[in-house]
Amino acid sequence: MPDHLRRCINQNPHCVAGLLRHLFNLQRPFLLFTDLQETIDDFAADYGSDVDLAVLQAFFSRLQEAVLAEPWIYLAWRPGPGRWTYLRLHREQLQLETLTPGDYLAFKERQVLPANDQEPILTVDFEDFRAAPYHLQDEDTIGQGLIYMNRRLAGQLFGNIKTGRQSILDFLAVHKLNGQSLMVHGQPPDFEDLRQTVQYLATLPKTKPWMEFAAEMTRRGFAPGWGDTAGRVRETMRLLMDVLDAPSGESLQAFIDRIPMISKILIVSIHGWFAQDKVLGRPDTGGQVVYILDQARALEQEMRQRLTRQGVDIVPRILIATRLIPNADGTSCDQRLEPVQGADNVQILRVPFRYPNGEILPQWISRFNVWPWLERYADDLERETLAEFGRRPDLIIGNYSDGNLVATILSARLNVTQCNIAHALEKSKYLYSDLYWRDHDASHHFACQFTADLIAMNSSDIIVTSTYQEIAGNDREVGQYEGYQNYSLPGLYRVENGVDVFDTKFNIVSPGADARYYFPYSASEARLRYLHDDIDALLFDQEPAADRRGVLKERDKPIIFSMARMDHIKNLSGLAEIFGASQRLRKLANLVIIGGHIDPRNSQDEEEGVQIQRMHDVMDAYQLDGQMRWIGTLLDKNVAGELYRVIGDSRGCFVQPALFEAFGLTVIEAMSSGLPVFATRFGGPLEIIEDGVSGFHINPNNQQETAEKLADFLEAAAADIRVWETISDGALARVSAHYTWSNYAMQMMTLARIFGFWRFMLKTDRHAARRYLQMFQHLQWRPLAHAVPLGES
Ligand code: UDP
Ligand code: LCN
Repeated sequence: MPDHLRRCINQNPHCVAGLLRHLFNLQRPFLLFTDLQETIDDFAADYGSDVDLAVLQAFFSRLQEAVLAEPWIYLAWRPGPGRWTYLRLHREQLQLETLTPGDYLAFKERQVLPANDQEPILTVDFEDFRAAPYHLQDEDTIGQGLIYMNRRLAGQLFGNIKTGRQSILDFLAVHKLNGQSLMVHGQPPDFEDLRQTVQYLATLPKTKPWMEFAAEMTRRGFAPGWGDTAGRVRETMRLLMDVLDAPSGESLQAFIDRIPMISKILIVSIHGWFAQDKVLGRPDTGGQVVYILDQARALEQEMRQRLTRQGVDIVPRILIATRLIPNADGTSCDQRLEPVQGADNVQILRVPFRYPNGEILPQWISRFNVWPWLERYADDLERETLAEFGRRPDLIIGNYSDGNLVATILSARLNVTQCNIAHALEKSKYLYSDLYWRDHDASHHFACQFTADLIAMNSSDIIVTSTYQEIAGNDREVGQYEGYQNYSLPGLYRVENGVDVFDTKFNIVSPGADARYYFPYSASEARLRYLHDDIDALLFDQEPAADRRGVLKERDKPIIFSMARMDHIKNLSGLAEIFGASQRLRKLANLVIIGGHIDPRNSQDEEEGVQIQRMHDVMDAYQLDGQMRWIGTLLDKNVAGELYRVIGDSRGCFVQPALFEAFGLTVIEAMSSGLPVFATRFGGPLEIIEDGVSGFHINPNNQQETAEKLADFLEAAAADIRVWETISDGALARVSAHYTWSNYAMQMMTLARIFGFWRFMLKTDRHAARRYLQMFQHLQWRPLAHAVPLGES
């Protein structure tokens, strides 16, 4: 309970009553964070300075939401990420009471449900399934679950040092990869065996290859997996001796991280279009595809290196499962198996959606409509994966709500470690998509999606995110996962403790940009000069073409550039408006936008169609045809990469104007090219960029402020090029320190091993949780999924 608020009510009831009057006068049932900030600011301006007011302001600065219905105001107070207190205050009596999340949600539900539809509803609560070692205490450690979980479980395991030691040795004795026994043949070694073997290894040259002393090691009871050379084997054995002698989380992690445990990964990313060419920029097909292809390449390389270094002769393999789309529209989405370029043993495995009678669904369907197809898909995918791998995978990585649900089904059936990646959680993208779920149900089926999310989040062993804010937000904004903590789908069910953002399963592992395509504009020798004529034509050609609108009359100006799918949320037309409305900006720069199609008839997607029309309207309204170029073409990665650099040559910048962006790969691509980036402050970019150091944050809802920020920078850069260069250098430094695929793969492999190890060691006693989730899936999710019409595209 925020005591300062109670004190303030007692000491200065008039001030509080005045504020309440202000709030009720707005006559809105729900007030969100920004509404509340505005209200308190307005009130403060009228009221003048006062100690009590300052207390109220401090309270409001953490007030996330208010629900108003005379005479009550219900408050959701969030003193920090993942920490919520629910309160209510009576308008007249000014009595403040603490509430349970359930009471708060019930009140909220009452505001949206008709009076005759207030039946009791199901409450879903996962609190009792969470064990203490998996819960972090400090919000600064959210997203670093691995370290803490490992430390605690190691402490627990070695609480009895004798049995702890024995269980590690027993683990080694049964450990297999790809059907092959590793580390130990048969009987587990004891400390003395290890000591003597380490002494023996010290007599060998460090670089002596494993094969040359394998026979002796076999005689001593050791199998491959310790290292590729005598030096490496000795090092690994010493790590184990360390664990046995003086166990700690750190020593255990260092040792487990060496054990070869992963050689086959199944990545599930279902909705499509998933391919390597001609797919990016289509509705639903953006960063997730880029991310997964880069991820798979990086993971394969990391697995190969690790297996080789441990002296294990197993060829790693990755399958990326997606859906097969017979009407493939010139893409390869109708091929069952497609090798991934730039990798040795990574393939895209496509499995079709089938009707109950076995017939295949021929056309692409939106990600919002995939639900009724998924259970059958999971069955088919299981069969095909086992056939391709010849055995079960060592790790399953789900992507997005649909992939995560299928990963859940397969991980449970095959008993494999499950990792989830969201890419985007629609719940935070669409305001009130939970509360008013019925209004969106016909078009978006959010109830079904959020139910799937909840099941998958609670089933997974690991949840990988790209940023901290994705999990737990910041002081002002609620994290994307945090949004699943307490919420209601009125009339359907209510969720308490849906997720725990302090759960150690959350781990931040940020992606990068493929360095083959996205490298600095200043790397002269690597530049793709053969593309320059084409890019010049793309930007400046004056001939009319079906895929572009507008010509840049003054070609010497710097270019403000943006590229994205043409969704409402990406707000590309908003950027055109910001540019169009600012005379200052129009004097300083040209605008180039890549996205969608120029001709709305070429779009099959309703939302994209609306955005295309809006872009035309903005260009007409502001007469932008001489200062703005809109290109509705899908570019090859080579061309896109070189285009970013050409914009760099013009000393231009990249703008990411999304109303919300979960992470934002284009931000990373542009920064890797050395472009100053102005990106939305709503979502991932807020964390990627340090404002004024490695780029800038913008609030796309405040068009004038955004225009001024851009214009100030371009003006300063025109006067002194060092201004531009400083931000460009800052961007490059930021991505190379935090956003690279090699780092990503290293961290992912460590996560997979440590979580896999504990899953095995503890034979996870999550039976009760599994049953609860299974019941929820069968009784709640399935009817929702079956209510989505099969014919919908
Ligand atoms: N992209 C592209 N052409 C387009 C639009 C997007 O190649 O017309 C690529 C872009 O380079 C980036 C990805 O698609 O790699 C978009 O990822 P981001 O994370 O920015 O957004 P998402 O589309 O996933 O929401
Ligand atoms: C989906 C999104 O919307 C982006 O914000 C991410 O960058 C992308 O996936 C990759 O994770």
